[in-house]
Amino acid sequence: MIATLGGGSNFFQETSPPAGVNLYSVTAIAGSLLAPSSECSLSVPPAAAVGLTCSSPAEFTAQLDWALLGGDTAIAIHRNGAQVASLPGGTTTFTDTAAPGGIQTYEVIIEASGVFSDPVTCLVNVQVPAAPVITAAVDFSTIELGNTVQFSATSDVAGVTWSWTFGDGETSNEQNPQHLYSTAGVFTASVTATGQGGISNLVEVTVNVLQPVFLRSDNNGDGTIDISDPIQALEYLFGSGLSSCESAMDFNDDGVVDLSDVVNVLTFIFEGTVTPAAPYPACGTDPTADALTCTSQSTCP
Ligand SMILES: [Ca+2]
Ligand SMILES: [Ca+2]
Repeated sequence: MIATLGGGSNFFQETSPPAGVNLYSVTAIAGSLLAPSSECSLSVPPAAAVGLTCSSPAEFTAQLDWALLGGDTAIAIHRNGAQVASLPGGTTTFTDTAAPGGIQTYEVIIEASGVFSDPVTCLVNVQVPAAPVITAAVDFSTIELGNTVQFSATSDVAGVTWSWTFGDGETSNEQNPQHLYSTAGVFTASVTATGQGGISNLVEVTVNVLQPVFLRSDNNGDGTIDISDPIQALEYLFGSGLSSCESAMDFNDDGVVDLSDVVNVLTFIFEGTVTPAAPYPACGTDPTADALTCTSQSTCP
């Protein structure tokens, strides 16, 4: 019982009723007799949080602090309209360690037994890490066709994902990829890294892929075509299988080194009725693309 009024009273006013759902009953009394009670209920919202402040003390972290005026049984925290925490009554601080980066809107809503206060709002610009800063390099900026190039990259932060393009339509997601260019030319490879703080600067490295220079049928690369050259080809075909310039041994430039090339060199040397395909009689590059490999001959300019 909160009040006893004089007979004939027909109103009652309670100042500062407790927050929550309050159930009131009124009972008329005559001497020792009690009339049946009349009841009504009243939802009283709790006082809203006061002095709310928001800050971002670290990356992806928001810090909220407020004060309470009492009557609270629980406290709800909303971020951008969605509840992210339900705290026990009496709590006056909250740290959101999973906050998205950038501007976020927080609301603090006080609850008293199922009745809610007006929300109190604050905005905070949540810190994000800086984008990675990277460097890139290639082991040889000038290389002959058929040789693999080794690329490498570094980042000032760990845990990034890499994206290389090699300038010939090929790509890689390795940090330190190897690449084999299939044609000669000047290629600009580029790389970026993506981390928590976004995408890095773009770094470019240029690779000049050269066609090897050789003299057709100078199989051993000594600058002259003589009997030692078909012997070199026979050793390649039936012995080691190794050659620093397979292209030179392909007399007719059909993309295959076989016995007919050996016979042709012998015919050229002893009868002169056939002539090696270009590059001949001067050093030069292979006019046709094929799978044969070659390193430039040292006797060629
Ligand atoms: Ca030779
Ligand atoms: Ca051939």
